[in-house]
Amino acid sequence: MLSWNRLRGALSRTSHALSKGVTSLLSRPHLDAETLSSLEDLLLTADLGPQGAAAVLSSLKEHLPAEPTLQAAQEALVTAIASLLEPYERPLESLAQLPRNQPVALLLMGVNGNGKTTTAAKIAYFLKERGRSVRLAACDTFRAAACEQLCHWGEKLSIPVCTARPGADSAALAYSALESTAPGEILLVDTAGRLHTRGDLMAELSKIRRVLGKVCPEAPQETLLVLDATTGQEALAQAAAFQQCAGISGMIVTKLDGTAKSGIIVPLVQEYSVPLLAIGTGESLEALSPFCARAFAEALVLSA
Ligand SMILES: Nc1nc2c(ncn2[C@@H]2O[C@H](COP(=O)(O)OP(=O)(O)OP(=O)(O)O)[C@@H](O)[C@H]2O)c(=O)[nH]1
Ligand SMILES: [Mg+2]
Repeated sequence: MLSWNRLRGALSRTSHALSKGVTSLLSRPHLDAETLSSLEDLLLTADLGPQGAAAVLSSLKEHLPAEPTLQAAQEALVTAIASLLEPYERPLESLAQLPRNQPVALLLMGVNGNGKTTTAAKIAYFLKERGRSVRLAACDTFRAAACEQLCHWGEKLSIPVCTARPGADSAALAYSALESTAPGEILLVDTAGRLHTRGDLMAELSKIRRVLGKVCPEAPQETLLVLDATTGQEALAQAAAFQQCAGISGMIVTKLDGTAKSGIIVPLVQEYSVPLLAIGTGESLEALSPFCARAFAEALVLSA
């Protein structure tokens, strides 16, 4: 898990953009309507979206003391953001608690380049550290390089990778990979990137889902959507399409280290009521942080 300082460092692009403005606005002696409207603009710049920004402001007004010091006003803003996100916190640790009496499949899906393969490796590392037996399935059979990328992670982590030749049926590979997964073992199914607007590719994802269920009726026990925070509001449309096609049991938002718009997390969880398990904050295996609403809100609002 990332320490407070490392999390703040990872979110520094957003917090640099937000915390300075917030500090200067909240330092004003009277938090009048004009000040609150400027604060709303700042929240919109960080991609909280109109509903998210309005919800934060209304919660802030509730939590603000009559004549707040800067510190009290900042604290109220942290509480306002955190309280919106808290209902959607889901411990990453819950993945390590997945059943031990059946083969477990964890399906990773998302648009091209969102970070699925890297996230599969990070989760494999996380689960392995917690004593779970893990294997990977390279169900992105479109590109030979995709298989190589996953095999590279498999080697690094010393875990088996189920592969097929390029162009092979990805659902058939998912089926045989889960068949070779022992009860209690966790199979991370990496899939090809697919544009949420392509009906044929989305149908293929439904097929992968279906065949996993033929091996074990409960599988896939998790259907995780990987979203890239740098795509901003576009992530909202992606979540809607994947929710409709495959259902989402949890989200992972990557590349928060590369954007000034980390606030996108607020409308994402609010609109789809899907829990957030973790955030990606870099390219290394360790750069996956369990999502903690309060730590996230603090990292955004409080200046370094
Ligand atoms: N900075 C940063 N880079 C990331 C993060 N997660 C993934 N990346 C990088 O993003 C790029 C794409 O990641 P992949 O894991 O290959 O993405 P993918 O969704 O599997 O891509 P396709 O298989 O092509 O659809 C790689 O260069 C990763 O190292 C993150 O949290 N932060
Ligand atoms: Mg990939």
